[in-house]
Amino acid sequence: KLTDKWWKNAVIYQIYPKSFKDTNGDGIGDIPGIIEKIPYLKSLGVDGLWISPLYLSPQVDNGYDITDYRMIDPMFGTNEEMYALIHEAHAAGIKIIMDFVANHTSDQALWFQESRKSKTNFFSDFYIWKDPKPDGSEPNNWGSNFGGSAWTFDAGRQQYYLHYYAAEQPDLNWENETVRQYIYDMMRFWKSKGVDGWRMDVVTSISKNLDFPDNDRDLVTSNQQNGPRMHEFIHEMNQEVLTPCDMMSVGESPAAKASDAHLLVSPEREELDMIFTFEHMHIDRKQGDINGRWALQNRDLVSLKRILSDWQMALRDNGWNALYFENHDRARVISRWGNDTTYRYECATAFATVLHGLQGTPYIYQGEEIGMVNADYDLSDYNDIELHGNYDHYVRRKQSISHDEFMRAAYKVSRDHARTPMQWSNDKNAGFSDGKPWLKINPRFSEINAKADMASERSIFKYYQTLIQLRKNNKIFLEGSYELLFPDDEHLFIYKRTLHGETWLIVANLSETMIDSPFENEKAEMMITNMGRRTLSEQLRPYEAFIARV
Ligand code: TEU
Ligand code: CA
Repeated sequence: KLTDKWWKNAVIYQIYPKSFKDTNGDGIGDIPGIIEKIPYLKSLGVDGLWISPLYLSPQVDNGYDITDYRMIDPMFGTNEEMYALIHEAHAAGIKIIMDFVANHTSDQALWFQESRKSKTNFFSDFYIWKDPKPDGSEPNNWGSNFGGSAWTFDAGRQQYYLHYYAAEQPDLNWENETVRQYIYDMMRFWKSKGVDGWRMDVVTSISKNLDFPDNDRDLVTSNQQNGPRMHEFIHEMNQEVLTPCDMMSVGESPAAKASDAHLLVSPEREELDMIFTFEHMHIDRKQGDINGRWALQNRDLVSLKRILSDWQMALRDNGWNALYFENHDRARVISRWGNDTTYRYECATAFATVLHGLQGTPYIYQGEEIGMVNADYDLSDYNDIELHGNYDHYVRRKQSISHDEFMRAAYKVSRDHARTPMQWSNDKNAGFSDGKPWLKINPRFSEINAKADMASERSIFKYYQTLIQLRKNNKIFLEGSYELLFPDDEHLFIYKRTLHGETWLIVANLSETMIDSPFENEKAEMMITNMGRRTLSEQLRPYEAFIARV
């Protein structure tokens, strides 16, 4: 049944707590700040919050390096404040999804501190340790996502440990059953505090290829996904925790394809409820380029449509889609795939229309609902370890990309564009904090902020409100079939949803040119439109979008 799961009808909002709302003037967003904004979130109409990590952490990777999974970092507040947030959110009818980072911990975690002490203690096998090659070098040529080798030598144990991300983020050894049981216990702990579900950080990396084969190319990350026991571990976690505790799950799955996604999300497999695909995020990346995610090309709309459509079809009767354009790892979609100067309102609403018209659970990333854009930063303004690690790797050491080219790519896709503090108003520090923000505020905040947006006749926030209510009130979004129209058109994204003989069209011109409408003057009722459109047949203006019942 489609209606038996709350998350199928839900719209989820992601909060990056460090940048959401600061209440004590230390320049860092905090839990009281989230509580303060519950009415804002409620009025937007969202049903759940996914909150990026708030646990005790040295913040090498902004909280994705966790020291203690059961303790809230004092920079965000106390455990009691977190429990209060869960309570207040529930009182407002909003669910809480926490971030589950169990591929790795911080190197400051007690487990790792003990593990590195010797080869024979209780924690020795909590992480992945390997002897050096006879010449003392790394066990193989695997690379870290943040640049350099995925192995770091530990002088105490005289061994290397594995880290797919920073050296300060050692990978856990899921082969060890005690590790798995400890993780399940941590999940039950948060269930007991009222948490409703989990977003699972790189959950498809938890099983390693224990042969540790070299990659064909040095220091790339091609080894990291879908290891041999991945499905087994995820199924076990489902049976131990997710199903008995009735917790929703959305896993991050960088390598999943539409064709194999069902292996993770088909209900009878009892693994996960949803996964975040990366496929559509790569429509502006040169595939196979040595500069990885910094090798960009123009976005390819035909591919975007094909990929999203493939996922719609593949999971229609065999799982459920998680729909997103932005998150804390992704740049602002208006700046990345649209035009954030001339057509900011139009792009924000057009991309929203296209995404929310699909079948699945939409995720809104903080600031997306007011049309926040990328920040024009110098190298030193960026904070992200991924950006600086990759700059060292590609620009300084390999010299495979020039400084200027790298900076151009960073302006398009750096993770920091999503992490700049939320712009609430045109007051000092965009109303985010009374103190100096931990990351530079986007210079365009006096023009782009929640207060100005809501006062505007062309409010992106209000458009989202309408869109969310439209979904809630019309089952066609939940259940209707999907068909892509004009798949090869390079400007228009048009699809139809059909239920019980009724058809709705979701239409967007994702280009900067006027386009003739492909529709004759057939009768249609406009359900939502970003430019006050009345008929199907008039020309489509740049980034015009609407949903119509025909
Ligand atoms: O990201 C995992 C991941 O796949 C990233 O390497 C992603 O490809 C990259 O950030 C895109 O630029 C998750 C978290 O979402 C991210 O914030 C963490 O840094 C990472 O895991 C390690 O925990
Ligand atoms: Ca604070």
